[in-house]
Amino acid sequence: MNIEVCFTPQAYHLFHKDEAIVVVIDVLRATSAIVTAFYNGVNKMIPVATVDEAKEYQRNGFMAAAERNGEMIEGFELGNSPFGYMNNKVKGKTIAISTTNGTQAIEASRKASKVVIGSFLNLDVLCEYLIEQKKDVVLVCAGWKNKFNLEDSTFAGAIVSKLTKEAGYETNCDSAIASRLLYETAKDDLYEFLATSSHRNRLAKLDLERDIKYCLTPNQCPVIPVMEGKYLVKL
Ligand code: 3SL
Repeated sequence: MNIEVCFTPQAYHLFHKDEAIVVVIDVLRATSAIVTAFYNGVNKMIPVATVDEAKEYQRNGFMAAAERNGEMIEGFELGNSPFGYMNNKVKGKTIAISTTNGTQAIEASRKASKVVIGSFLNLDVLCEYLIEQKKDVVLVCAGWKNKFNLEDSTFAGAIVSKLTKEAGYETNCDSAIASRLLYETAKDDLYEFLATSSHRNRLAKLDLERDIKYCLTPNQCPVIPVMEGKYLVKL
């Protein structure tokens, strides 16, 4: 089995393989928020690319979440903070969600035969699942507005590291090798490793340090969201 890393959603067409499983990654914070939502009892989510689409779902009676540039958009019940999903109000609900990069990465991966959601919060269960499937894996990093980012590629490296060391996965993909090197350097202190990264600083300016620390703490939410048609559901 082979594993590759796509650093930005825009490059996904270069990595697409009909049978491969895609893992969409937006550690800060969209995929961390989604994993947290399912762990806290959300029934389904509908990831959409635009705020207008999220608004339309809201008009039709759905709960809806929208974020741009780190901030919750006025008029929505929820933004992109994982802490917003840790309460009884979301239990059993179907929530439409649109975020700056995370839901764009999901959108870009739609041609994949299987799309699952990854974050440090579900790292171990996700790796166990991928190993069981015995299929090629493509890790799609959301990045920032189609540019590379450090936190998503570092997390991709955590998966590459586990699957190559523990399950015989192979790679000749330089972005996978680079990601693994990032993770090997960062793993003892992810928070410190990201100290100068653009998005950690962007979120810190918005007073979201608590979100960053939470999103970088592995294995707090052992659930795997998976795309089924237009919905994300719990595997
Ligand atoms: O880019 C996204 O989808 C978001 O995760 C960005 S933020 O963390 O909400 O700023």
